[in-house]
Amino acid sequence: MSFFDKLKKGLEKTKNAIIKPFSNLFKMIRGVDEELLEELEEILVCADVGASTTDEILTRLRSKIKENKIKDSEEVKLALKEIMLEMIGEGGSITFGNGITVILVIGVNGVGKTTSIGKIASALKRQNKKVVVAAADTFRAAAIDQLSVWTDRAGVDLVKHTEGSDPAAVVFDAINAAKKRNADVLIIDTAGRLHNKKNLMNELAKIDRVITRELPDSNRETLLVLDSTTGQNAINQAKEFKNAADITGIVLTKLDGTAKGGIVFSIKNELNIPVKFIGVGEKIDDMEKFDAEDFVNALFE
Ligand SMILES: Nc1nc2c(ncn2[C@@H]2O[C@H](COP(=O)(O)OP(=O)(O)O)[C@@H](O)[C@H]2O)c(=O)[nH]1
Ligand SMILES: [Mg+2]
Repeated sequence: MSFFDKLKKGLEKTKNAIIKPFSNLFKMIRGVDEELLEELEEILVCADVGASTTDEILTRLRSKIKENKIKDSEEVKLALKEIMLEMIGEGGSITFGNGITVILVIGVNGVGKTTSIGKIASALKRQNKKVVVAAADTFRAAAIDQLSVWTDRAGVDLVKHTEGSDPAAVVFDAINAAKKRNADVLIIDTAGRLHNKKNLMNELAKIDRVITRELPDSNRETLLVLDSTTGQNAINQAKEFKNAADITGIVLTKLDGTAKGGIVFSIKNELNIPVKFIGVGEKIDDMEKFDAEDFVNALFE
């Protein structure tokens, strides 16, 4: 199955929450009027598009309807599609330069950091990049084992210490290993427990200092992983992490089987951080670079 087909399949529930009710609406309401827009507003809010983002979409839709003198339901649908596309904007991708690119992966527990690292490492390996992964989530032994299963699957190197060791020390060793092995990419898995937020943020700051000191000229990426099934909650997590880290991209996981795919629109609108990867399943090839056009097409098709 192509990734687009997987995406389409994964987004089915989101589609059922947004596009289907919207299409049904047109069957009941003849003209393009305020009632229609109000119904649309309700649909979008229910699909976790978020209140302020929904407002923005409707404002743009109203002016498009006026500007283009839209009277026809298909045209409204097309206008909505256009607005959604504008709203998500460009996806982003990882930029590689000379030397090692360091990808720090952060996010709360359970969002899919380790799984996403496995998928991304595998994709990079297939692009002939030499990848080293650092097991800097040292909180539980199981976390290190889980990462090791993924790096084996992906066929990339893992640098790990034992449970409970200092994450920054793991990063230090991983940087040296990456240098020695002439790696292109170093991906760092981190712990993400929010119950001691201050410790977590201190830990991330410490890791950051080690990277800055040991690899001052490296390309840096900080990817925040968000679980789309948590809807607007994920937006709040992002706001907190934004205060602690210079996030360069978002990895949006578990889009398969959730009706909350509308969160993509609020991420762009409320956080203004590009979505770089999306996950649509638990397997190694269930992740792909985010493509706004594919995403919107998958929703409307
Ligand atoms: N359905 C689905 N499950 C996912 C996806 N990404 C991760 N998971 C699952 O989410 C759970 C937590 O993932 P994990 O990588 O351990 O999260 P971490 O705590 O952030 O490292 C695991 O059971 C994964 O299989 C995805 O895109 N789709
Ligand atoms: Mg993990």
